[in-house]
Amino acid sequence: MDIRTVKTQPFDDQKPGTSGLRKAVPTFQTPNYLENFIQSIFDSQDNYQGQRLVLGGDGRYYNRTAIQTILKMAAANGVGRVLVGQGGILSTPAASCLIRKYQAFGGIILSASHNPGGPEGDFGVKFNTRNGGPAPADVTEAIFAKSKEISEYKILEAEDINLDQQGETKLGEMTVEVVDAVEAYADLMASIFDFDAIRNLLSGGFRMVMDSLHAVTGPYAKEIFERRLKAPTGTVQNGEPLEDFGGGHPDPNLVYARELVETMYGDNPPDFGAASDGDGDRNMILGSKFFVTPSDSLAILAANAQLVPGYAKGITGVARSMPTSQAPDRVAKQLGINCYETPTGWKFFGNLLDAGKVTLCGEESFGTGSNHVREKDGLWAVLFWLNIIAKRGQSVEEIVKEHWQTYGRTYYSRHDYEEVDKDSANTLMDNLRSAFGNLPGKQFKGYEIALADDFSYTDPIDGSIAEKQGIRIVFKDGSRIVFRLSGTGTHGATLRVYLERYEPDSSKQNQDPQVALADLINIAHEIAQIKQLTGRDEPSVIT
Ligand code: G16
Repeated sequence: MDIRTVKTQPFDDQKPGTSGLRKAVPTFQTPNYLENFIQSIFDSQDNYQGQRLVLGGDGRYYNRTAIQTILKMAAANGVGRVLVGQGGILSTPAASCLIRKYQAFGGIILSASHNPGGPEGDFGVKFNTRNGGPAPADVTEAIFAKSKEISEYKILEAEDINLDQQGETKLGEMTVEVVDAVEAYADLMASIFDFDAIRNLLSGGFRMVMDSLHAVTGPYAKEIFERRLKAPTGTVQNGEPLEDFGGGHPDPNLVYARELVETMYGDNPPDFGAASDGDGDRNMILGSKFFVTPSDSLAILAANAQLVPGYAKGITGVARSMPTSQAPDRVAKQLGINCYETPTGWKFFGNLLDAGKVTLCGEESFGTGSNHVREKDGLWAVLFWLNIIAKRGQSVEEIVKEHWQTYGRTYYSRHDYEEVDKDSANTLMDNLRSAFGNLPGKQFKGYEIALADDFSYTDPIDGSIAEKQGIRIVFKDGSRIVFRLSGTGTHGATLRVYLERYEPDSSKQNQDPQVALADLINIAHEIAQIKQLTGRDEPSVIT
């Protein structure tokens, strides 16, 4: 066995962001860049020698190359066995499922999520720990610390292995097992949801479209919807994972999932439409000419969880990220369970899920999930909705509107200002922080500010503290404006402005959210001086 030790120099930009290390493909192609980060992952871990590792990615450009490198590095670093998805494919939730099922010490998932792919697009590396979830802050900090002092990495001299053929191969002393990427995950879904009820729905004239946006969920969606649930062939559109996602932006929102949106808002639309993102953890839910806000989706899943066999015994609690609307809080209150408010980033849900404090979690950024894995899960959310529809016999719009009548409607929108100048974005945030002291008590268009702060979170399980997690302006009536800089962008800075207002009166629940939130939008501009500091009149994406 020929293990090579290669001398290297540290890179100073390998700090993982909200969800792993994301950079443009050419950055990852810089000699030693990927290798340094992978070696830093191994160097930050204890006692993994001889154990299992899960490996796969969303199929984007550079996925296969990176997998071959990581396999040889894993062999050189003493990993016992690597389970790799066939063709190098594993959705993020499927990887989480495999880590848990096979008690791996962790998983390396290759994805830049919803960011575009291709030779000039983005690539990313995420490390998940034993519980199947994204590495928590102490682990990502340890990886970053190793990346700053690395001086060599280890790699096995060997031929590439065939990723397309299921079965076992030896790479030095390590075993590589190419596994079916879909089966274990599809079995898990079948164990949670009422597949008979969904099959009846889909064979009874109900029409659905699942848009995989040429990203990772295609094979999963075809197996689950078309084979197991007998939906007609063609129900899954754009179901072939492509290295550049067909030139698209694999982000399931109203802007980037344009083809689906045109179908769902066109003539004679299907009853149900859904999309997922690059690595399959995000979801968007649409009814005929109707969009479900992700925050509402979490609230509705929580309110209807008893209709799903896997949650029929009840849910222990829910959690949402801070900028997610307070719609789930109102459901939790009615159910008599806790609703936890965490910083943005799925990793913050891990401890709550492991401790059994919550069953369902969600984020405004089109992420919803539960304790079945430790990642958000796009197809799981789609199945949850289908299960509810099958049991209630109502349309998506009827279910949502009935929910608003019961709990009130939380008008919600997120405005993104993408690729703005980093320094200007930091100045905007710093200016807001300096204004905290003066803001409470001030009136803007009839809204009085009750609280202005920078969100800080103390994990109730391990006591770890996360500070500076987003600026909250909370008004006396409970309305909120939140300002955050994204931790997932790769060009300049992305300013996110989250807006929310509660409307209990059912006669006023049918406005366009941009109209219902117009005053708050103007207040956000006034307080943060968005135009003056970023030069932008309008957001680049509104969700
Ligand atoms: C990631 C994280 C999510 C987060 C989202 C947006 O999602 O896993 O927890 O809400 O990014 O983060 P930011 O606002 O910092 O850009 P994904 O789907 O990209 O992995």
